[in-house]
Amino acid sequence: MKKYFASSELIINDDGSVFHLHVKPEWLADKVILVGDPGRVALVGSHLENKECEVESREFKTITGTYKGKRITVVSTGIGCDNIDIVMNELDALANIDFNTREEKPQLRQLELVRIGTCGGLQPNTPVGTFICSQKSIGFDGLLNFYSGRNEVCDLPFERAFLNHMGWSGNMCAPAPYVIDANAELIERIAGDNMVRGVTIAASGFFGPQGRELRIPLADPKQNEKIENFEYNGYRITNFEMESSALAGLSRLMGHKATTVCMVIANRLIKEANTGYKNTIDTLIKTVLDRI
Ligand code: R1P
Ligand code: URA
Repeated sequence: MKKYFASSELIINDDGSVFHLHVKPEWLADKVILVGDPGRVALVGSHLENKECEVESREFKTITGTYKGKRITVVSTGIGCDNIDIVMNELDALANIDFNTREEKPQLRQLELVRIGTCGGLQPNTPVGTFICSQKSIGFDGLLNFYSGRNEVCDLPFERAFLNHMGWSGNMCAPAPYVIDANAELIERIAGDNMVRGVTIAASGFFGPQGRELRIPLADPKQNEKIENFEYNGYRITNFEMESSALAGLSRLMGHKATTVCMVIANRLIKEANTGYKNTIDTLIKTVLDRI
C-alpha cells in the first residue's frame, strides 16, 4: 500500500508549491545548501548561473541554479531547529512525494544537504575565523524525540556520558539531549584538510542554552565550563550553533546525506567576537560550492 498524505498533512499552495517554502517540485536540485540568514542566500546565489527560480516566503528564501555545471538549490532556514523541521520535511516532500497523487514515490530520491552557518567556538583550537564541520551534533532542542526511530540513529552511550558529565537531572534534562552523527562520506568531502572536525551543540537558544548570562542568572552557572571539559572516546565539544542536530537527525531518518559547516564568529573561551564576518563567510561558501 502506497502512503497517501491528506491536504491537512502535506499542505500544497494553489500554484503547486509547498506550503512554507513556496518551492515547486521541479525546482529542487539534488544538492542543497542551507543557510540561516536569508541574506546569505543572495551571497550563495551570486555564484550561481542559469537561475531557475528565486522565491521568498517568511524567512525561507530559495534560489536554484548551477555552479560549474552542478545544479544546486540554496534555501534559508531562519534560526532554530523548529524551522529545520519545516524545511527538511518540505524538501523531502518535494523530492519523495508525488504532488499530483499525494502518494510517496516508489524510489527514494536522496538529497545531499550542507548547512553553512556561523557558530560560537568552545576550544583553544577554534578561534574566530575557524571553519568547523560537525561530525556529531548534540541536540538540546528535543525535535528528534517526536520521530520514531530516534534511538536507532542516535549515539546512546555518548548521550549517557554527556548527561553524567553535566550532572543534569530534572528540568535541565527536559528534553534529554540527543546525539547524532552527520554523514561520514559528506564530512570527508566537505571538510577536506582545512576544517576542524567537531562535535557541535545545537542549542535551543542563543543566550541561556549557550551559557550566555545577561540579566537573568543561569540555572547551571558551570554549564560552559563543563561542556568545554567534556571528553568522550577522544571527542571534545567544539562549538555552539542552533540547527545541526535536527538537520543531521531528520536526514538520517529520511535517508538523506547531511552535515553542517560553520565559521566561528565568537570564541567563548577566549571571549572574543567578530561581527564583520559577512565578508569572510564567502570563502566558506566557495569552498562548499566546490566540494558539494
Ligand atoms: C544565531 O545568531 C544564528 O547563527 C547561527 C545559529 O545556528 C543561529 O541560527 O547560524 P546562522 O548564521 O546560519 O543563522
Ligand atoms: N551562532 C550561535 O548560535 N552562537 C554563537 O555564539 C555564534 C553564532
